[in-house]
Formats: sequence, structure tokens, C-alpha cells
Amino acid sequence: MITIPADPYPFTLDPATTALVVIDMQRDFVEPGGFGETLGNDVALLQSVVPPLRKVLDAFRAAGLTVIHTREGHVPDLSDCPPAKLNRGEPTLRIGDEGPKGRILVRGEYGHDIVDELAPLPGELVVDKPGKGSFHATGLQDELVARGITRLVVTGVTTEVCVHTTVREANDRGYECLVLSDCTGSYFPEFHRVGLAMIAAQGGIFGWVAPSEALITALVPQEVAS
Ligand code: C5J
Repeated sequence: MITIPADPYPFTLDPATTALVVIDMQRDFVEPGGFGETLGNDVALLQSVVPPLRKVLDAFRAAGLTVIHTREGHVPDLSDCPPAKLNRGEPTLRIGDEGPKGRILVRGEYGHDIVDELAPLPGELVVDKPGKGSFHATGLQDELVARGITRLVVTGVTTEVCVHTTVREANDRGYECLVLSDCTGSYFPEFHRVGLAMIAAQGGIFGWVAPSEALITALVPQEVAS
């Protein structure tokens, strides 16, 4: 067992039953010319998530632990995209429109895929999801049960949207979630700060929050020992 200093109190995990979940680190959210930018966001704000998340990914991979990636997006005919999502707002390009990185938020397009620095390795599970939550309309729950996973280390973007929705879904399904503060990010720094505070408030109403260094420091001796 490993104990990590965290907010609101230390988080204990067994590496064998813990998965790293990397949420939606796709070009569509993190790079110019994708879905995030069409909504009017400054995508540069998410770039700071990549280097610390790469370190966590490396630590999980070196220790032989479970890594799961998610991607938000839709099938090419958009039959899994509700009109409420398709038509909302006044984006410069809508989901399915042709953009500089291919059709916006459509599976199989360049923009839909994960950034090079965090690209999944063969054997790592990639969960394609049509919604904000990673459990809604996906096989994630079955995959976690099959692997005996009970705890999730949650990372990715954006803090108050897909990260929060996933943590809430996971919490209701009985998973213990540790959210890494520097490995999550938002287009709105204030939403990031408050989003994390909401997770740890009320004795950890949705889970725990810690910086990635706390997890890596706790994980590395384990790696050497194993
Ligand atoms: C958004 C996400 N922000 N991955 N998606 O629309 O958080």
C-alpha cells in the first residue's frame, strides 16, 4: 500500500487495484484549431498540463500499472451527438464541421486524437466517449471491474467539465478518486481552482486532490522495491 499526502487527508492506494485515467488530452482541446478554440477558449492555458502528466504517465508505465485514456468525440454521422450538444452556443465551427485538424470532435480525425507527448502505448485502454463523463455510454465500468480496479488517479482536461463529470460518475459507482492538481487544467483558472476545491471539500465529498509530485514520490520507492 502507498500513502500520498492529499487534501483533505492522505490517500492510500494499492497500485495493483489503481488505474491512471487520462481524460481527453486531445488536440481538439489542447491545440489551436480544434473544438476548444472554436468555443472561444485560449487553448494555451492547457499546455502546462502536458509535462507533469507525462511524468506521471512514465511513472505508471515504469511500475507496470494500469493506464486508461479517454477521448471525447462522435462517430462520423454524428448519430451519437444529441442535437442539444450539436446546436448549443455560437462556435466558429460546430461539431462535425471541417477544421484545420479535420472534422471537429469526430472520431478518426487528427484533431480528435491524443497529443503526441501523451499518446497511448499498445495495450493501454482507450475509451471513446460521446459525453463529458467517462462512464456515460462507454464500457469503462466493465473494463474497471474486469481489471479489479477500485481507485482512480484522475488527470486531464478540463477540470470543471470532463474531469469533474467523470469524478462524480466514479464517486457514485463506488470508486475512490485522487485528482492531480497540476495534471488537470481549465480554460478558466478560477474554475480549475474552485473545481478542485469542490472535490476535496466536506471531507472529500467527491475525492482527494494532490500535486503529482506527491504521487510520484510515493510511487517510485514502490517501483524500486517491486
Ligand atoms: C469539454 C472536456 N470541455 N473534455 N470537454 O467540452 O472537458
